[in-house]
Amino acid sequence: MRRASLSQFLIERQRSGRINADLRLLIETIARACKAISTRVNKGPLGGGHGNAGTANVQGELQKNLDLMSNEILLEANEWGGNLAALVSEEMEDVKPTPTHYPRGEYLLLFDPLDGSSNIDVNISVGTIFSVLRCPQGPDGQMRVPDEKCFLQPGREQVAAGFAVYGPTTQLVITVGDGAYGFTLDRETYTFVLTQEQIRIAEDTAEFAINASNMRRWEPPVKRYIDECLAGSDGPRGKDFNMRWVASMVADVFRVLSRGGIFLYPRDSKNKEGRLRLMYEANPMAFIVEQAGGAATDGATRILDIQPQKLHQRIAVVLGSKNEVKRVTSYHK
Ligand code: AFP
Repeated sequence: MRRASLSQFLIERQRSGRINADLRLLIETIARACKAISTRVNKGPLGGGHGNAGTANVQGELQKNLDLMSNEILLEANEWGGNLAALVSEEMEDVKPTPTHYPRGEYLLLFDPLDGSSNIDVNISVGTIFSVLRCPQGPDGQMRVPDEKCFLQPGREQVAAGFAVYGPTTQLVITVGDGAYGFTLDRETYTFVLTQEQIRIAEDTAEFAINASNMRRWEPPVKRYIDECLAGSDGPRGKDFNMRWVASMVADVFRVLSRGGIFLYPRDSKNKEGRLRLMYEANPMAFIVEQAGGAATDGATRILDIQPQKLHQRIAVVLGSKNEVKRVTSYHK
């Protein structure tokens, strides 16, 4: 059976009017950058990506060489295409407008170039997460000069989102608002091939993902939910649960998309706002999870409805199988 390529998938959506040529080019450019990052990741210590760069990012987190390499790959790939007004990266404090010697487009790109950095040196899956918004127009109908305020749009305004997982295979999951689709990198032809059509997350699950070492810090609703999962068939849930925690959001979310589950990174007494970033982790993943029939909240509020206040703000995340997310929400009420 011949499988569609990413290019064919995007051309079909351009032909149907779902996306325009600029958005198609943007997604293809990001996919190409993800292939280059995948090659670097797969070289491991032989590619110079391991180890610390000796610098810290805006979050004050130590940057790995591969964080900086991945960021550079995405910056270079996206500066000359003419479809971006500006971009934001987890690894850079400020908005980066498209250089004036290149044409500016209507889209805003946000990304975490390498999610799961703590897993790089120990050969556990890492990934790239991206989100696409439209650049607001000024009163004269012209595009505004892209500044932080242009980016502070709720996640429901996203026109596209996706993530790559650099694991045993390299996977790319994307949505342009008409479902969530999974592509596998065919290393012989070096093309992304459609392998998960219209992903659907099971509405129920018996698998949860959380960093249990934070248990003493959780708020009561989260503590109650996890305790009930741990009580299993002897407790109120009447069934046993399994637990997974990769500590790379891309890997945990890919598993939830593929076989159901609930992923939680809640607020706690240490991470008072939560740990994950709203603009380029929670929002794109929430868009994809909802497109796959799942749900995504901060524990109580739909993530895609949250009005951002700061570019790099953190947020609590509860996402995955709809009925489990609903249960956590009911415990927060
Ligand atoms: P790093 O990129 O700093 O490793 O953080 C990864 C992440 O943002 C997300 O991908 C994981 O789900 C989460 O943090 C893991 O956090 P813990 O290390 O506290 O479990």
